Amino acid sequence: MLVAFVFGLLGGLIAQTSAASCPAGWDQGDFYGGDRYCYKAVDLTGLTKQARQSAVTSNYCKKFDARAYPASIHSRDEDVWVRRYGNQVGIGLYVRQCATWSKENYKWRDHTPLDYTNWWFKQPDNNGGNERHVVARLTDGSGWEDVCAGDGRDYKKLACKIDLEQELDLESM
Ligand SMILES: [Ca+2]
Repeated sequence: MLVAFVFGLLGGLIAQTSAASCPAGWDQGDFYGGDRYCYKAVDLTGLTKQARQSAVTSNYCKKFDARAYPASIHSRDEDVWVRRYGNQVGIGLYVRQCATWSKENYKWRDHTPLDYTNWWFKQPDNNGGNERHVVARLTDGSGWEDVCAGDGRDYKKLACKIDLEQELDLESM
């Protein structure tokens, strides 16, 4: 009886401390020594121009999971992982509208440090003066390109990411 109770208690403790798993339809990625991150590329091509622009400039990922943000990328492995979702996939790198555009002013929407970049040839170039958002491209060697939110035509998908171990409570974007 006592043994059964102890094992029952242990089982409960193990269940509580084991890693959470990703919601259905999200891919669990194993980076930085753990499997705490979930990824999903949501389609933007079916949206109207206005809805696509809004998806690019706000946290559209929240629509799919309250914990999700446009994906931040912190290593070559994670970069390759996100780029397997295809060409013209939006990531969570941006220059806030109130900030002066500069390469140094790019930030991740989930507030994680900018410790890895993979800019495409001659990017970011702020072509036209209002390129504050970033897509990952697979053409011509692959890499990241800064683009204008505009009508969102540079975007086919948006890569979303959940950190299962962190309850993010950032200001709305
Ligand atoms: Ca550009």
